[in-house]
Amino acid sequence: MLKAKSLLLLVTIALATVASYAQDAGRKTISLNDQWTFQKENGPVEKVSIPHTWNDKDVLDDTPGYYRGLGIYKRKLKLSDDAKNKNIFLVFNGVAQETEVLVNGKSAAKHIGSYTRFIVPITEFLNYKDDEIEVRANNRFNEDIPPLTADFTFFGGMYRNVSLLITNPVHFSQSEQGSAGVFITTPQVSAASANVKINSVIENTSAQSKKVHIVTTIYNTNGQSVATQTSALTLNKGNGASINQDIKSVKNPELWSPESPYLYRVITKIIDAKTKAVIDQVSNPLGFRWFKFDADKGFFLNDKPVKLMGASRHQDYENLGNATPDALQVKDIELLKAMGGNYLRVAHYPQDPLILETCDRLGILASVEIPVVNTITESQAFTNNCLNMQTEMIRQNFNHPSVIIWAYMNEILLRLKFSNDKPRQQIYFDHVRELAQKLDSLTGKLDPSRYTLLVNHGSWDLYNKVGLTKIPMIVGWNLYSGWYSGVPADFAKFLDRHHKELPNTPFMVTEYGADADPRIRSFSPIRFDKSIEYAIQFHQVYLNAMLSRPFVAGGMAWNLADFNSETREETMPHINNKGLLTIGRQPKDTYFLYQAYLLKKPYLKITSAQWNDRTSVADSGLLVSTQPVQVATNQKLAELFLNGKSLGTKEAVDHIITWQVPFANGKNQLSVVSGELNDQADINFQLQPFTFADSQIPFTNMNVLLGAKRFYINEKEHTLWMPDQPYRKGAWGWIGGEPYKGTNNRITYGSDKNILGTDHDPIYQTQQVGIKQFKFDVPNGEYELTMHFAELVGGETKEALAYNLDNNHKKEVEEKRIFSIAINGSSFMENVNLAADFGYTTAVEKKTRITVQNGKGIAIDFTAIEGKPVLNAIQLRKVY
Ligand code: GCB
Repeated sequence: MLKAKSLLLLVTIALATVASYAQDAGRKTISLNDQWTFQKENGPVEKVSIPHTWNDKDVLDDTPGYYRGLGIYKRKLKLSDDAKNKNIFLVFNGVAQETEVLVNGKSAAKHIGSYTRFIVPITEFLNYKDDEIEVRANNRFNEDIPPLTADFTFFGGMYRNVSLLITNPVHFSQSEQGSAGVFITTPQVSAASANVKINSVIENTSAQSKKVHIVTTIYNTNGQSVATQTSALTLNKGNGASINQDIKSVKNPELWSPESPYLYRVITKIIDAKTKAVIDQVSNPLGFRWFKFDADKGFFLNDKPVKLMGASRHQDYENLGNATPDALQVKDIELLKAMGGNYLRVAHYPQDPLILETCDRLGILASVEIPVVNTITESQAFTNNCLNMQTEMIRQNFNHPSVIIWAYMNEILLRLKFSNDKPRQQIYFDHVRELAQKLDSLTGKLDPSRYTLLVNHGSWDLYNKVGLTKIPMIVGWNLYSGWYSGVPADFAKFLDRHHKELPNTPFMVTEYGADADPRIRSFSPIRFDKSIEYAIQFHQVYLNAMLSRPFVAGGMAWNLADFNSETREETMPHINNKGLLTIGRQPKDTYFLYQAYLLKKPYLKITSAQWNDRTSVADSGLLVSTQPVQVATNQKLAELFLNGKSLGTKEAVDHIITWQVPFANGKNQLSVVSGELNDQADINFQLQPFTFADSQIPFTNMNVLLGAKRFYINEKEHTLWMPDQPYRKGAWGWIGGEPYKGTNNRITYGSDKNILGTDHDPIYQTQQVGIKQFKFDVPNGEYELTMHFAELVGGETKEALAYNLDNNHKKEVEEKRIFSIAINGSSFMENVNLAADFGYTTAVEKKTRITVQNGKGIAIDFTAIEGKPVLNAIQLRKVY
């Protein structure tokens, strides 16, 4: 007994020693996220904590644009006496986008760019009494700072963690572009042995020269040292040094891979040669892996072929803008891993340090890029900013084993300048090419161990003509056949074309995707309807094409999650809906499809289970409504049961099995079985009577979208909307007219304009044009009727949908429309002019009560005074 106790004591002492030793690493880092005040220029002062953005709300309102200007953050800094004689730094992980840091009113540093870390030495400005930090951040448009335009929101603010770093006068350099000051490479790795090179940059800001030892130790995951090296050097006063250490032959290294992301730790210390005290210490991850891209065979990791499959990611989150807390950042990478992904395209800019740390830990390979998107400015300042960002990105993320690629341009020929002046345009092209070449050469110089990547959109001829496919080591293509243009089947043709015409250039599909609004469903999915069902079909075609072609090194879905893009309108204004997850990170059916394609373990999931509240009209003469249900799986066969009764065993086609399910009113229990696997879903069904006379299906309420084949689920208000139908005797429907088809030859589904005054734009974006009557042959009773209108033609409009994401609205040709509405013969609204009375693209809701008598039902008549009457949606509720 006694023995055990003293053993415990010994262990405790050992732990205590380790702990105090760790604290005595010479440096201290303390979060400075709390206690800030914030104000917009001339705005009121408020208390905030970091991460913070000033655009979280104004990017979502109906007014175009968002605050792009100055924001001022202030905070007191209380330093204890032991901070004197130390070096004090502020570490900013990301501030958007032009920043000046002042200490006690004096400018300490400036930084350009929203997406990289910067470290500000502030020792010389401190009084150690009542120090004040002021951060002036500005997210105004600046033609010399990328990104200039892009399909994402340029949130302003101090939106990533801020901390205080206190070091001794001798320390690992804090002036190496925000990096750790220690750079690790593995020039040779095999399963038998590996070499590790460590370059440490050290500073001595003291007034004495100092003899130090640099001790680098590699630890395995058990905390055991597997190799160590010590170098002695004398640091002259006020001087720095860069030293290289070469650890030869780490024997039988555990390799890093997506299946087994084994991470070593490299701890580098500066030790006082005389006192043996630790003056400074940093820790870095180390993964042993080697890789190559092959134009015929794709990508190889540790000599094994690996298809790089995954997604791109933006850094913002539902209602938070870019001020995303740490836990949610980590969660994204966990979701990517759980999807079966092995690759993350960190797009379109470097992200929070946690992202690559989590990729290292979970075994996700990655590329990172700077935000040079759509277009460039032909100025020296723009070029310099690009080169600086590329340098910061590479230096700051140098030690992550997950990173295999540095990228530097995205769709740079999308926004073409000088289209009416060909000679001038040629000069512009030359500048773009020169900039690409400079960025590529710089990347090769800063890090020859990784690949370079330049990402193009699908204009094959243009990128080849300008010469951009010849510069990077890997070409990236963002392909949207079947979305912005063409049909999904064109995608495979493009892949084959690259392989044939650029046979020596490895490539990846760096983007592909289709908008999927989680609230929209359809049984006749078509392009631009934003239905989940269209997206499923689209991704199946793309996944099949990429997975069956070894020369395609990889494919990254656009995007892991929906994200903010202020200039977008469509069904969910200001949001890009191409995510496999919603902006609040709920999985869409497409996410389940990816699991079925990519996961190696057996997988079975009722995808349509997400759509667990449904409504539709009963099949003629029956007490059920038959609708398809989809299951995603990597098994060959599965059997579906409805309330315990088998609906048959079916074979998966492209990882999806579809059954026609006869849903009854109320709860329907679905279960699917394949071998040991099973999944369940309860679907709540509101059956609508085929005819109102059908006493077995009592009518309570219905919500109908006109001119639409889609279903819309308003989850907030629990309202289910269904497609319209032409009038049928004894039932309901429209008489006369046709669905709205868009204007100016723009290919859209209904209208793609932001409907003002509602969060439920899809209710208003389709309509029946030229409608004469809408009838409900309901029995006698008391009813509430609601009609919804919006004028879709006229007002401001965008030129074209495809990729057109700027605020370049144009006046649209107007269509005069005046009509009157009567209900059961009595006038309801006279001379309605939606545009003049309510404004263009504005939600108008008109509700009334109707007493149905004498078996007449409800007939709503639309009479044209000028132009064609319209109706966008209609609701009927039986009161009693
Ligand atoms: C692209 C862009 C990306 C957009 C995406 C889209 O090609 O690279 O920034 O968000 O298309 O959804 O249109």
